[in-house]
Amino acid sequence: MVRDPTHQPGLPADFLWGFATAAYQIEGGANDDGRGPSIWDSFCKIPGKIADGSSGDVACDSYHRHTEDIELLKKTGAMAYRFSISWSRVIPLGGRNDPINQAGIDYYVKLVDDLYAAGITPLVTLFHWDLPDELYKRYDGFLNKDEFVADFERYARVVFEALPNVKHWITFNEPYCSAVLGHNWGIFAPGHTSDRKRFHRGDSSREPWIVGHNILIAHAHAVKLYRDEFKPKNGGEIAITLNGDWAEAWDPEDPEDVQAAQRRLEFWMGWYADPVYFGRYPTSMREQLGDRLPNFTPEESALLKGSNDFYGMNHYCANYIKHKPASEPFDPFDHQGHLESLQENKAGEAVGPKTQSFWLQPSAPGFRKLLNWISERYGRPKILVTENGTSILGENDKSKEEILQDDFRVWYFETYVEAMAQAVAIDGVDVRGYMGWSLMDNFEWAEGYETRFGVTYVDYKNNQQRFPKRSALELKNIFAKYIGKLPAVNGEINGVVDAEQA
Ligand code: GBH
Repeated sequence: MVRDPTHQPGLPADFLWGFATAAYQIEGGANDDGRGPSIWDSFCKIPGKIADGSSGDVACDSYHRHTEDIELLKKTGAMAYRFSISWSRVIPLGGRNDPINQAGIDYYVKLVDDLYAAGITPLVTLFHWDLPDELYKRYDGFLNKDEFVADFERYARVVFEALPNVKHWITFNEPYCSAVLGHNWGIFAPGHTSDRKRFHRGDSSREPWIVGHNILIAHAHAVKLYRDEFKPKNGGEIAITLNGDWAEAWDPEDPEDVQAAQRRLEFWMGWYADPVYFGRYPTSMREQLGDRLPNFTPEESALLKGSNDFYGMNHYCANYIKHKPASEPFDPFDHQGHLESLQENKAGEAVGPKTQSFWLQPSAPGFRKLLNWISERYGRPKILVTENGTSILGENDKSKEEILQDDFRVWYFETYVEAMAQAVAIDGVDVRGYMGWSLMDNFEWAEGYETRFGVTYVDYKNNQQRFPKRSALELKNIFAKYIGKLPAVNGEINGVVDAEQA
């Protein structure tokens, strides 16, 4: 479905772009105004879990500086801002019968109001990994389906009620990470793993699949709640955001590598997107995992099917995929589909340049390919790119002047936005918006503050001062090359929809 007959990259006139952040990574104010601890507050206290021994206690101090953040957004020309809500700031203990913290709600109400006043559209993520610690202590958090689903639904209700003007909702950010990094490798909170040297509890062969399953069901319940009780009066759209990097065959001549690359896409995205679009798990996962992969009841499956108003896509890089021999037994801890994920292909070529993140070597053509894969598999859904960005090798060791001249990040955005504009105009993929990760340097989870993803330099040693890097100001120019090359689509993702239109 070519939208530009001249085969030039382009984006619709009403394309929405901006930047993203997440609560625990930027807010700080960990003990302010009644916020309760999350599993990340606890995880950071365990020696050895965070590279630089840091935490999100202060982070970028955005809890006290949202006005500065909005000024920053205005400087960049951003049209939208994606942020997440800290569940334990709103309901400190987290549970459905636990008290609400009005001060926490007030913070987000003001943030949303001030964003609109500045002409910036808010996109709100309900959950970006920071589960209230009390829910983990009470019932093991994600592992307890009935409790977790009911508590998440009540939390979602409280937030939907408080923020009626928000029209773009994301239920969960990257459930893959809560499941695999949090319950298989144990490098993210709550740290569960079968590796007893790393943590005293966990079952890497089963827990990730239970966690993913329960998050999916919680997502489906929140979507139903929104559609039944809030969408009719507020308009607006809701979806889940999935991480996914492109998978290219290590040896394109080897059909087994080609199949393995496809399997890897199914194990990363299909794990969540197949239930959301089709109401069931991918066949490849069922074959490998058997009854370790939970089953949906018919009601759950029906609730999940069609539970995305758009596809929320986080995307960073690509990998080369090499199959493991079929004769080799499945590793019970494997979560990728019986294969090796590499950063070089058979010819010894690197997938892309190295960055500060061991897992991230950029390759923009992979973005175009993955957009096409999602579009084809799920019936050309509207796609909202909710994160895309890069760290830079050694950035943290450079002088402030050098950091501000982040040409590598500008190159990354240039090539990735172009690849997206090709997918839209030439391949006919329906992308409606794009959020760069991230508005500012922030707490990069297990890597602490050593890895920077921001388009804004945050000087942690000098009172969290913010200085826009070159990339902060360039993204606007990059988008100017493409936006308007295609006519507006007037979709609900762009701008504010009112109840009549919804
Ligand atoms: C995003 O995740 C997060 O949403 C965001 O909070 C974070 O700051 C940003 O990335 C930068 O890291 O499984 O071998 O690939 C990105 C997706 C998926 C990247 C899991 C790291 C772990 C290593 N993440 N991945 S691997």
